[in-house]
Amino acid sequence: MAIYAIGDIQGCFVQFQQLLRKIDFNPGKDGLWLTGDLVNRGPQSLEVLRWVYQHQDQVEIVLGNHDLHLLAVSEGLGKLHRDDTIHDILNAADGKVLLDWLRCQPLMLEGHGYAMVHAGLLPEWSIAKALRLAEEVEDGLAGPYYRDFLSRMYGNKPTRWSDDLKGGDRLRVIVNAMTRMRFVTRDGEIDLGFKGERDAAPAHLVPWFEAPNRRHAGTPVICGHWSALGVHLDEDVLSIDSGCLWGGSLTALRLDSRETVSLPCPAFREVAAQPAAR
Ligand SMILES: [Mn+2]
Repeated sequence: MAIYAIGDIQGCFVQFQQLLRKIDFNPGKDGLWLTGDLVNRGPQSLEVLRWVYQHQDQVEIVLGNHDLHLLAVSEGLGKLHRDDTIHDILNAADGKVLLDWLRCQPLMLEGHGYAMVHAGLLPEWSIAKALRLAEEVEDGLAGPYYRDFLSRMYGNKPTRWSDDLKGGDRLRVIVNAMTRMRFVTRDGEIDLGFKGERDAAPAHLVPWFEAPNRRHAGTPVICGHWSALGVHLDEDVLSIDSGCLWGGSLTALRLDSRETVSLPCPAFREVAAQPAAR
């Protein structure tokens, strides 16, 4: 039995299935963690969501920004973007069942000596604290007032964590860190403006996993979201979004050995045409 983590699929169902065959994934025996962003921008979001729903006993996921966007749009609380490819889910006969299931998925996981989150963690957060904060969002999303949560989710502010934050501001910082963040300032302020390669970043920004005094250091965090970073494996962070959608690859990480297997992918999206959309 093996547990694998696979990076952002974003509707690339064929490549997802090819990668499962390449790692000889056995659904009756092996476990699968997915870093989120199952859907959007790629060609077969509905097929990905159906497969994960059907294999939910073997698969654990964390929600990504595109998954949350899908939920908001499906409730009429988010605007459909020009390059969104989630219409097939919104129009599917089983769409409601799939969306209700997706809405009850976690923002963060811990197990097998790892934590997993779609984007990142703020330096003030220990793993235990981050799990509690993720639960606040999960309770909002799974509870009866989830439409209130989705209606207040969008926005880049506040940019900084404080234990005193309440209501929509508090939930937004948690969601933005865990599903959208790449860089922070050295004192831990979220910067959502720069989305490129780490070496091209302005001098005042550092990748979230290199911020000083990270209270979650010591537990390796598996994440996705940052395709321009590529596969980045070090002691404390295992970032595995290798840009399947953009003609990069789809990557699987075996948790016990930290071996990776990557499958080259055709480009469904032009990087140059949509730089801000990553
Ligand atoms: Mn993402």
